Amino acid sequence: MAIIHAKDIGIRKISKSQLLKKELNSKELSFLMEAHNGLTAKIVETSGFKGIWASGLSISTALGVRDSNEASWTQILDVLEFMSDATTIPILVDGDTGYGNFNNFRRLVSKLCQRKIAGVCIEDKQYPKSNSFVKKYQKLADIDEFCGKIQAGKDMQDDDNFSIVARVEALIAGWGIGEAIKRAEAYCKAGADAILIHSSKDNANEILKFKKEWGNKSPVIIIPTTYHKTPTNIFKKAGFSTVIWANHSLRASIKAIQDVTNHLIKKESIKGLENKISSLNEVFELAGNDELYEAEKKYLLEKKNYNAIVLAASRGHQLKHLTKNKPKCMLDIQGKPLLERLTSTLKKDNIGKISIVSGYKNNVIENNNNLSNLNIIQNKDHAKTGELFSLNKSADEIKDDCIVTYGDIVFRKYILDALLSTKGEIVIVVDALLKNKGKKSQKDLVICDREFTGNYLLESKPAILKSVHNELKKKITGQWIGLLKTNSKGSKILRNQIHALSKNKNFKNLAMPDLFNNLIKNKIKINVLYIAGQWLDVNDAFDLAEARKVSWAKSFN
Ligand code: SPV
Ligand code: MG
Repeated sequence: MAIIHAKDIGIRKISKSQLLKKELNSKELSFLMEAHNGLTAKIVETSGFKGIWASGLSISTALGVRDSNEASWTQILDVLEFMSDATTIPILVDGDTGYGNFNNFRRLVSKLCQRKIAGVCIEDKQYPKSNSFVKKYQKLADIDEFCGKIQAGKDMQDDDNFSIVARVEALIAGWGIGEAIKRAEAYCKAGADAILIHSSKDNANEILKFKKEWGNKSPVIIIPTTYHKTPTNIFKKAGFSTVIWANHSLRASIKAIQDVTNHLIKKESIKGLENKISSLNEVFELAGNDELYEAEKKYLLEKKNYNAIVLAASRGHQLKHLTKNKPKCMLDIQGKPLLERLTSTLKKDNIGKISIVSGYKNNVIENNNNLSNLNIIQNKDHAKTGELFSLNKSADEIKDDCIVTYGDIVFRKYILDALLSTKGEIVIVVDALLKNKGKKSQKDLVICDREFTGNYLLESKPAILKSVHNELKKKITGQWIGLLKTNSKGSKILRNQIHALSKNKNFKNLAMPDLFNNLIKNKIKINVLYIAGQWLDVNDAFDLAEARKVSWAKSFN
């Protein structure tokens, strides 16, 4: 069940108090089911009951105190607020004796109306009350004093449809039907909307007698706790307004909790009781989690949860003996492997699930405590295959919003921030400053539809990728740094393109530029986010020496 919004109740155009009034006055027998907190109130509503009895006995017991006004009225009010917020059906509150005199009671009425409680029932006993079933001798309230209380409550209610039910305890106190009728008459005259006639007998004789004598002067409510054996049909025929199941949620929960705790302390395992307890999904459903997910989608648009795929399968042959025992992504940069620096940058930026495609010396990654909990996917053919083959291994992870990155790069976090906020189905990060300008041949050189302006304000509109090369051509406008982003549509496009390429004979030799060039050939637009430096990759000993420079490494993750 979802959270209850004021507008949802408004749509119904009938208030909770109107609903209760309707139930009290209907010719059919109505039922109120006990609840004592937000959870039980929700359960009562989802079971189909049309109203809730907020029992004083149950709320007190659930709070760990006795039903003797030990919990203060404001503590009870707090519980009622949770119950009312969690439900759309009306609540009739057990207001005990009204928590004092007329003045205390009218303040209670005003606070109940503020919390959209539909009605309150007060009993004609003295404060502090005791439960009707625990003491033989019950001190009844003075009739006039109780009538004044009812009047004060009716005068105070902000909501015209709020009900005040007068509970007659004359039968409980053993004063007889005559006294009960006399009191009921006085209370109705004082403004009570209904009478609750209570009895602690194990048969329904006295309440049936009362009803016969009372006739239809007001709706009459009963609580068949002790005379539960009487068939409900008899109450229907007698013309009662409402039956209250006054304490059955509480009693059911005590038994269920005792059963499971006794089982757990004895068996030290839940085995055998799994089906007797609610599943976590049922818990989340009752809590209304679905509504929160929907609301997050609506109100937290920018907080997307990205997947990330890190391509980290290759050895890095140019690094020779340095990568004899570990892949190049695990080379130490100022006390931390490169891959650890990269993944901690990703973790800082809302990346929900990180998958690493490992290969060469996979065990070095798996044995690293900061990496082993990530989703490690092995490319066992790493020695004979290229980047696309590795990416294809993680094809299932190219979904929703997704980051794909080489495992041997580090970059300042603002680059990732900028990438995440750049719009487009597929966006790649391109460094406009070529690293090794002198070298004729190098990896991932790109030609875009325009050059980097050098002015970040003018860069708000992304450039478009035209092609990717490994040769320094005239029109080269930068170098792909090994970092890209897709949205859910882009992820699908990427997956499909990789799948199509995987049918090629030479698939195992293909690299990321082949993917980009094929996408472009198929008229897929690839957006480019230009940057100027502030990242590094490690391809050879020279790169490694650069990366290990203290000033560099310290300012990265
Ligand atoms: C309650 O539920 O707290 C009641 C009903 O007052 S009874 O306990 O039956 O008196
Ligand atoms: Mg009570």
